[in-house]
Amino acid sequence: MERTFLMVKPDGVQRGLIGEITARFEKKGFKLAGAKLMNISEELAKEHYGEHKERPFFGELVEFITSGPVFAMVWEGKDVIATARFMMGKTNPAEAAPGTIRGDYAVQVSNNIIHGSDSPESAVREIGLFFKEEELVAYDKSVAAWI
Ligand code: DGI
Repeated sequence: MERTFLMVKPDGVQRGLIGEITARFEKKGFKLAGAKLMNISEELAKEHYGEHKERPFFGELVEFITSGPVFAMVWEGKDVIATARFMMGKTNPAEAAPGTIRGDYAVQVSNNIIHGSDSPESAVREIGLFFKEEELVAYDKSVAAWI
């Protein structure tokens, strides 16, 4: 089954949105495999956002993601990577459709509430950066056949 890495960013945690965001993925029918509230070190932030290191906003991005705790999660399900991105909405909340997480809860790109892996390769990489294999829980849900 496909897995993705999702993270409520420091703005989402501060604004009390962990429950709202988690509920959307639960209600959709995806399965939570692991979750933790944590602080991101500068080293982990730079590694996680490595693809953006030449961008002018890289320093700001690292500063923001290390500015307070994040809620890191691994979710499982059919096509969960692409579907979660769709549920998150566009990177810039001003362009994110109403009904998406960023469309409903965010205003500006620097504070866009949630991160989600954008490909199978980045999902594997990001899950590995944030979770040890033993922190992920394998279990069955009896409703699976209905989803
Ligand atoms: O995968 P996404 O988070 O949707 O977007 P991304 O991988 O292109 O960019 C990663 C994050 O970097 C994004 O969620 C918010 C931040 N970002 C992107 N463009 C800008 C930006 N931050 C600032 N301050 N300015 C930008 O232009």
